Amino acid sequence: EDAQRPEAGHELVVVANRLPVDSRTLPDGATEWVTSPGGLVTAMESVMRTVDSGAWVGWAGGTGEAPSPFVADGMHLYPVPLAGHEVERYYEGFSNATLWPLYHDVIVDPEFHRTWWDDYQRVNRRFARAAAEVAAPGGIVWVHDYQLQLVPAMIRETRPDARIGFFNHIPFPPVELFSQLPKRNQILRGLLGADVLGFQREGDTLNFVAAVRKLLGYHTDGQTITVPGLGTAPSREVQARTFPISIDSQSVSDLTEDPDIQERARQLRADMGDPAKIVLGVDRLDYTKGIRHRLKAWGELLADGAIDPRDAVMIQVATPSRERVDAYRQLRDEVELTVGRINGDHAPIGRPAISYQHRSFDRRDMTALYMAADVVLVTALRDGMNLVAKEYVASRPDEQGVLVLSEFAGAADELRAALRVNPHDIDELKSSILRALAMGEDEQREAMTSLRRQVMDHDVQAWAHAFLDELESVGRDEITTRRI
Ligand code: ADQ
Repeated sequence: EDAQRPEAGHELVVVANRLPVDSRTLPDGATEWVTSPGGLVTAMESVMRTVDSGAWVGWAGGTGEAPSPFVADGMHLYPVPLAGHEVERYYEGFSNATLWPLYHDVIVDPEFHRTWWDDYQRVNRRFARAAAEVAAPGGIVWVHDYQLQLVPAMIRETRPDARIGFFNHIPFPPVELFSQLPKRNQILRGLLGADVLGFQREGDTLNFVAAVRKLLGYHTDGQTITVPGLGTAPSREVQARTFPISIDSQSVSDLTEDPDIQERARQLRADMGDPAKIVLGVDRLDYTKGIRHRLKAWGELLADGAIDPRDAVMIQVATPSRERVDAYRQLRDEVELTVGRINGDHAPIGRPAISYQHRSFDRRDMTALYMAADVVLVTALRDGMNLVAKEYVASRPDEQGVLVLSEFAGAADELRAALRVNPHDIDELKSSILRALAMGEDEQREAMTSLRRQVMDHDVQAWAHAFLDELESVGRDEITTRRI
């Protein structure tokens, strides 16, 4: 066991709310850790291979004492413990009931409690300390996402030698909305502890820079922010930049050549009663994803008689998410009520008008779903990027299929050839769905070819390398200036 203990002093340290592993209890009661194959893990695997020693600091799930540091798939993992009340206040509370709705255009009302903020600070401090302890001198620390916005400045306090990056996976709101956040200036100062701040789309970067200028009064020049020094300390420059995240495009595309997955895709269509068209939605069950708008449009199309449920079937995969947060419980009830009503009103006996799946699927089944889908609906009301849109495109080397994409998803900036919609306009959504269903093979191929070029050329590995290149160049400049 001791041989598995990593040594401290890592050149690259990733800090994220969750570690990229899930625990599994073996028959003999022992715990085994299995890496969870998320996009961030894949991206990091690629950059971790370029350094001698990489580490990941994060929560292992569960409450109370954290497991000891361990090595999984060549990565050194440092678990950060969370107490039960911290999961409630730091994670479910301030992260997911205050920041999440506020950063997503206040689709639901953000809730705020001072006790949540206390725990957010305390837990951020714990993550920062853990990262500061394991980073090598002059090493790189890359902090991820809205749960850890205070961490960059907290690391800088004790480790001014480190090069610190932060990437925000969700939108950064316009200053008019961001200003509602109690403790907004502390959040900005926390983020500005980083040397490089990365955002998904240009609009997010501009929103952040505007917030710094208007709320803190700091000088900004384009996307370079000058953070004034305290007392005799010199001022520092912070770069805010746009790095649209992506997927492991090639490996998704490769899966479509697996005969077993191809067979699953065929079987799926047969199981649905061989409809002419399959329309698919895949989302975490989250109010930002526009699932209710999508169901409303589909229900109306059936009621209008514009769609015959024998010809076209919808599959909605909704992964369980944040089930202890009120807004998520309510959403689940509403979605399930609506699906039940639509099926009750329109489904032929023996098959659904909407096949609703409230669970997780593995990558292979997910690929089979994408391969079987004639149309994928991404109708987010606000989304940092939306990887489902990119996964669908990567899953279609046959250059068939239609992507209906909300203009409020970050992916809309890059995926210009998608069928673009404003999901708030139910009439527009309905006509876009009909248009997607009616699109001929040639038109589908033209759009899909262009979408694939974008997604295959810009994968998550390129994203991670671009971010780290920027961070390293900033570090080098500073060293050069100091030597002069
Ligand atoms: P999410 O809000 O989780 O991510 P998204 O980008 O769509 O949204 O990523 C979801 C991932 O989960 C996809 O890889 C998808 O395939 C997978 N998934 C969804 N349902 C699933 C199911 N039932 N079974 C298995 N897998 C499922 C946040 C931001 C996004 C941003 C990403 C990355 O909200 O805007 O794109 O981070 O930065």
